[in-house]
Amino acid sequence: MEQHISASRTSLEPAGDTSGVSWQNLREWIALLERSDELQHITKPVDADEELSAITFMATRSEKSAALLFENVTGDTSGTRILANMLGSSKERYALAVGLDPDLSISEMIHQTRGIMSQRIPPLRVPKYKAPVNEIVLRGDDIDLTKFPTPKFWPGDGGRYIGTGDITFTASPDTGRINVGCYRQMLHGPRRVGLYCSPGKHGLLDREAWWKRGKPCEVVVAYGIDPVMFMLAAQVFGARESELDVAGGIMGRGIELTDAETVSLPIPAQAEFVIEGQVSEGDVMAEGPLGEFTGYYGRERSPQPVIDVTALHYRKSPILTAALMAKYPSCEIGAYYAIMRSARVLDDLERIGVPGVVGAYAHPAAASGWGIVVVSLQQQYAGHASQVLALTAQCPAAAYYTKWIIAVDDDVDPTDFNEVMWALSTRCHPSEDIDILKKTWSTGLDPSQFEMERRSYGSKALIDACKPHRHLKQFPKTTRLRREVYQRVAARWNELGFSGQPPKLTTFHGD
Ligand SMILES: Cc1cc2nc3c(=O)[nH]c(=O)nc-3n(C[C@H](O)[C@H](O)[C@H](O)COP(=O)(O)O)c2cc1C
Ligand SMILES: [Mn+2]
Repeated sequence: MEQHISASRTSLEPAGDTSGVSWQNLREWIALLERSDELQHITKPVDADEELSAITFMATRSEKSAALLFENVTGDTSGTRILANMLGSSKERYALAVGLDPDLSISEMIHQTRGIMSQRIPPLRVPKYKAPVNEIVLRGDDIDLTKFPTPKFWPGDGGRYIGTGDITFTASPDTGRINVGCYRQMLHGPRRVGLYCSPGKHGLLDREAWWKRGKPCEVVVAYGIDPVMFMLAAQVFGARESELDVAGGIMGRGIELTDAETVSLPIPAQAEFVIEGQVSEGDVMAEGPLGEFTGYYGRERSPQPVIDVTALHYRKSPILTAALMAKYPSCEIGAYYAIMRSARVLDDLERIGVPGVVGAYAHPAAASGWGIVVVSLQQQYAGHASQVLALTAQCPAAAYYTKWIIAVDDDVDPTDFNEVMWALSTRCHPSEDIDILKKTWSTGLDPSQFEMERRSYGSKALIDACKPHRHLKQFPKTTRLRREVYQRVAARWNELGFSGQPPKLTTFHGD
């Protein structure tokens, strides 16, 4: 049977190679944003205590907001700048970050993202003296992270969060694979940083594997990082795959790493601000809460492991990347995450080998793309939609959190919420078409379960909003225009008093 999986209904193969991106670090990317009119400088003094986040939240209530570079943080003597809303809900900034055309539709971006994420280029080692991050290097007692401006985002937050727009390296003691994850990090003191990893995340699995061997887990974290590394740190790859190789594939060249001072892990040479340290079993401090991507304070304050910081590297006047967690469209986990997650879901379904899948979309307004995945398919046999629903629900890219998995036919664009609502309202019969999966992978951040200890067990609704397969032939025809009438009207569009182009229609009566 023919097998095709794609985000786009026009081309069914993942896009081919790319030549990579034109920039090589955060500063060069910021310069590109500036040239593209996607950057707003904020030069007036702004307090890191709730004010920076308030400005970011208010500016991002519109989907079209620019990236915000805070250049004057009240009381700061280190010359640090803070970049917020780096990507946010902007598909255009996502495209600028990965070298795609910003004018592509979301579906086309998902399709092309599959292509650029399929390439692997391993990291490059550069000598320490060539690493911009080594402009300043401090060890031990010379380090005082409290001297750098660190945002407190929400009034109920349990502390200042130095790590939100971060990347965190850990290694597997079994395979040596370096994982790159983005995990929140609360500042406890000059050389003490809390590290919150949710169960099942690679950073947590690596940490526990070291502890099982009776050893502390080495950690390297960058708090000022370019968008490609930041985005990949939040994607799910296999336990043996390194996000570094995927980042290199997108950049079109290996990610530059250099030797650390105190740990055996490497550090990212082009980053702005990097710490090295270790996390020891039993060394915990009270962490959280943090106003999260769900739009709520996720979980109660609880003991979490602490990074004991042993070295600090930074560029002069470093630029820290701060990721506001909030309801869409103000969440930093926005357009990029929706696009990349959808591409990963399609990759997983293709790898499994299920036929007929056409597109997928993890809508960003659904708790940063974690709440809902819509998958579209060309129904080919009885049970096909149920199979696609179950596989989508539990594939590695979609399994975490996702509560609603909705299958639609291939005439419905999964990226268009209006069309999905239409399918749900006309093709789905709730008593027949909804199945529930229980005890699925979730997170302590989900407020819909009240007892904290139950929260890590989720549930999922599999919603078949395809035309019922057993009645496919008799299912009422969709109302569509006659092609010839459409063409006649389109030709007279401006004469009829409408400006611009007539709407593009691709399917017609009788198709
Ligand atoms: C800004 C941001 C903050 C995040 N915070 C956390 C966090 O505190 N803990 C966590 O487990 N995952 C967090 N995530 C999600 C993980 O980065 C994501 O699940 C990723 O897949 C983890 O990498 P891994 O699959 O290699 O474990 C965050 C993601 C982003 C983008
Ligand atoms: Mn990983």
